[in-house]
Amino acid sequence: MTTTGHRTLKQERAVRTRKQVLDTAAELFAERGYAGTSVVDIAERVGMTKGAVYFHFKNKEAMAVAVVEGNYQLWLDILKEVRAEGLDPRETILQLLDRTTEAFIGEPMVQAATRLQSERSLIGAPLPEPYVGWLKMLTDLFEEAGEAGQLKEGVSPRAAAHVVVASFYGVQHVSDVLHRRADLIDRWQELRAITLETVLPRA
Ligand code: LUB
Repeated sequence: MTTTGHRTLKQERAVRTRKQVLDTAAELFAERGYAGTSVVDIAERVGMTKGAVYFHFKNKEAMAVAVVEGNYQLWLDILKEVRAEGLDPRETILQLLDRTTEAFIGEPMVQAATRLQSERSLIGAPLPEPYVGWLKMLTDLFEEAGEAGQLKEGVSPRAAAHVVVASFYGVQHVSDVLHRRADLIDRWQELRAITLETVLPRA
């Protein structure tokens, strides 16, 4: 094998290992929170030495930042996937939030990032600013809905985005505290039926 080929394989392995470490950190942050998780816990669960973990991340703060950044990237990836389906703006918003609900239930990275953001004042590194990405994404989508005549008369896209971000956040939080998100699909269906159907009335 050539030296270059060898290096590429090594780099691929490093990328995979880094992802394993990050996924494990996400599981533990989601279960125990930031303060309740140590680098030793992460190393033990992923089956690596502490030194090997530190090769990929400078410290626990860096892992928290990477989990939260990974979570915001996931929302962009989901939006891209939904966009590729070429739905109208109303259906795009509903699909995006359906998939977001599923991610809150099935993705440790999402659960971890949400918990880390609520603990952000106790984390010794600045995390990306919460909510602003979602506010921007939904403001743009509600603007498109408005242009397509799908947004309720008199509702501004920015206001609709604020209402949806705040209520979606609230619904997932209450569901997490009371039922570890076991009822989140039902709670989202209610929010969808009561709020989304009002701002985006069916034609
Ligand atoms: C989302 C969380 C948890 C908003 O955008 C964010 O920062 C979010 C944590 O900060 O949910 C969901 C619409």
